[in-house]
Amino acid sequence: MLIYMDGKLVPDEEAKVSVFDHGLLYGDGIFEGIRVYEGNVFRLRAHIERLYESAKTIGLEIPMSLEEVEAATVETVEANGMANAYIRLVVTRGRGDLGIDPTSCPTPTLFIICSTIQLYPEEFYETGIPLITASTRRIPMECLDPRIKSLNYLNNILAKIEAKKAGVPEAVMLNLSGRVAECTADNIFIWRNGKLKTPRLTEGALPGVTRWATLELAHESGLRVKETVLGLHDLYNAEECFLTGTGAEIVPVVTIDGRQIGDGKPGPTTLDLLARFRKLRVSDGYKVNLDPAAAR
Ligand code: PXG
Repeated sequence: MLIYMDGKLVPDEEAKVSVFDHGLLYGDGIFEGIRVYEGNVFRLRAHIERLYESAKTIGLEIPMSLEEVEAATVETVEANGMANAYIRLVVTRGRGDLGIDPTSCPTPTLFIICSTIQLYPEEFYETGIPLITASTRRIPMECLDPRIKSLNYLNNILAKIEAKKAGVPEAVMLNLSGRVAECTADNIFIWRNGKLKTPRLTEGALPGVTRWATLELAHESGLRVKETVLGLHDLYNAEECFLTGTGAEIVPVVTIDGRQIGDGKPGPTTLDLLARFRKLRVSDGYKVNLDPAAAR
């Protein structure tokens, strides 16, 4: 496997990050998770734009232009000859002194991995998944803007641990006001009374690339769509519920905290959006150039 590391492609054994890297020492950095479907890097530009927005907010100057990072991402996929893959693009504050002061880090570390990620089994899409509500609350915008896709995932990890301990794959995270923000690595939607609803970003949600694609698909199919404020009451009484994310795509939810959602099966609106998403994922994005004989 070839890794793009600080400007060049190197074998994975040689792709090493210093123990003095502030990404490791303090979680000082940002990342993106991007999927490749049949040679199509899904919404590559949107992911790279979000990376640059995160960088701007944390005062991290990426030592390459947006176009160069995009080209490096494509180069990494092509060098690994992978038609279906998961890309992890990470930019850290770089190597510095001990102590949190980022001014001791002259050069950010940038690496791009093109590999695979553990996905939900196909049956989750046919039968739907159960959720619980985590007691861990989403970090509020007043403290750390959740729109930054940073290397600080402990808050989400704690909620994920709660989910796994409860025997479910995901957990709803509430904001400090007790309203629904999102899940640990997915955005959340409900369908009720002819309207598709999802929490506003300011409720404490990451601006998911899949969330945005889903909102666009819903608009195109003439659904009424609202970014709004949701409580658990709205979730429990929804006709349908689903999660969106790079890993999950669109996954139906059939119970929340032991309450059955709708008739307990993935609903027609969810399944229609999922089918539309599965068409979009191979067409909307950047087509990489793969040697057909070598591609896997
Ligand atoms: N909320 C949070 C907190 C996330 O981390 C999403 C929503 C969905 O956003 P996208 O842009 O993916 O639609 C995420 C995404 C991983 C991994 O490696 C994490 C995400 C996506 C892919 C992989 O754990 N988080």
